[in-house]
Amino acid sequence: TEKELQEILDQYPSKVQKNRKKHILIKDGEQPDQIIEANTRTIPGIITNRGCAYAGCKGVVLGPLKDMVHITHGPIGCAYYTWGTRRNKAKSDDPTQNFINYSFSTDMQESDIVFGGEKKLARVIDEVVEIFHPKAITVSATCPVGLIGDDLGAVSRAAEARHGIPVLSFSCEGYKGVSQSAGHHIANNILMDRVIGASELEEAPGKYPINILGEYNIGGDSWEIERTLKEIGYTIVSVMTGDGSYAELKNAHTAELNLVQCHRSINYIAEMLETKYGTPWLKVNFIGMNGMCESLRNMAAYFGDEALIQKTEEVISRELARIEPLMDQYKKICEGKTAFCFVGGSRGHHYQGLFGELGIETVLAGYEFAHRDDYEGRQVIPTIKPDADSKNIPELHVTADERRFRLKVSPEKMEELKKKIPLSYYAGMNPEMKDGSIIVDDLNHFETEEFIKILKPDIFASGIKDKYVIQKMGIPAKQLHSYDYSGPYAGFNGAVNFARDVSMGFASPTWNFIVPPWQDEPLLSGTVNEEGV
Ligand code: CFM
Ligand code: HCA
Repeated sequence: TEKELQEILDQYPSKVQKNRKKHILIKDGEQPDQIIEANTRTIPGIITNRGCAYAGCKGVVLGPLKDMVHITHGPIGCAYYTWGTRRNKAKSDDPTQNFINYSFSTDMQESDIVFGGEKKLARVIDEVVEIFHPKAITVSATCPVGLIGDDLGAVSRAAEARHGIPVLSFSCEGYKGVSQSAGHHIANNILMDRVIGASELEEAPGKYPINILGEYNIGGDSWEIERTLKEIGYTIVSVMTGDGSYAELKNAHTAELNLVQCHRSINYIAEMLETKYGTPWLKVNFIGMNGMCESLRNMAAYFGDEALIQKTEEVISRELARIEPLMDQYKKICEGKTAFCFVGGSRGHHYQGLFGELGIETVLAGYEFAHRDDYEGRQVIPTIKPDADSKNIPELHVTADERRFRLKVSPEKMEELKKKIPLSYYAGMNPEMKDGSIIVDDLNHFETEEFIKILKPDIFASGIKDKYVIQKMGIPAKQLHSYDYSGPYAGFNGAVNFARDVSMGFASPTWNFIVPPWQDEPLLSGTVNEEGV
């Protein structure tokens, strides 16, 4: 209730309280335009789950591109902690061009910080070319590199001239934005500018050519989605960027439709592709049986081909007949339970449908670093005021490609389709949440504990940073970033894997042996006042 929420907020010093209040909502359908503040700085001292711009650029968007070597210019920690932890999988027909299991870093030392790291970076690029012969290289900046002023652009351009392959530099110093989100945007811009459309291919090599944007093949998600899409008859030109490649990305301009799974990380490229090549984008959600079926039907409706529509229905009926009995088994264990679902920028929303299919109600959800449109819908974008932090990220202004721009669908047909399917649109998370449920932006450690005490969820879906604290409270925690080393969770088979893993969480007797701290004697008690004493 509002009263309980106020009691939580009352424990904060007044400035912090004023700030955090704007990031928390109790869903109320009577107020259709509930505003939530998002994509603003975390207050220093608060224990947040957020990451940095480098994580969003190198870790999220670039990292999965398997035939490029991704060099981290910085001290070793940045490269080390983004080495394999995200579980973006990749395989390649040419094993010499799959660098996914490596981690490349300039390993800057104190002397490089003092005297500059440009020479060392140039040497690392030369060494990489000599040993690995990649098709292209990326260089990502970390915080200290920006602070000492190494010119990544100049080093990269000189290396391009020496080696004759693209060497792309990314000014994604961790502090470039308030979270990973800044890094997504920086990566999107340069991939659009330098990679997408860089091939001479004029036509895609098959029927119904599509790109899949915002799908990173975590735990093999993309492979499971592609299994179904290929069976229906789609030609997948490129995936951005799960199990993706420089070689594929160059041809992305030849698709007839762009699918957008994670809008947060890649809506920039989706929009730019529409402007530059005339290719519309469709919001999809391949998580859960309903999400999967609806997305497949919307895709078929876009192409409007009878044979495709029929094949789509055939595959859907067969897959549902196969997995529904399995899901029903697990539903017996899950029915009636409640969940918290707090993930980065789109999964906090996408997984609610799958929880619902198992009879689990999401009572609290939120995103680490999403923007207001991810909560409230794309229509609010014009009302979002840019602040100093968002102005820090360069906007790339693309225009129609004179030679290659081709409207894939007539404006009249587009209008007609937009009434039926989410073309160039997403409605965000809030409209789908039940009245009375809690929506929290950039949830922190303190609020996590407080909300758990009040709502006592049966499962908490989040990430590695809060997982163990939650488990120590006697509550099963499910990582929806790395999937706790399981997966895939997307697509039809993914739904079954998820149902199995969540059911195992509930069925485990472990939780009965843990006493939550608040049922025990308090170790410490007191309050924090304005002066912090
Ligand atoms: Fe998109 Fe992602 Fe997510 Fe994301 Fe991430 Fe991720 Fe995520 Mo971790 S791109 S916003 S920056 S769906 S790495 S695969 S799980 S926070 S909810
Ligand atoms: C990142 C990557 C991350 C972290 C996951 C987590 C991922 O934000 O840099 O905190 O559990 O999915 O690997 O989001």
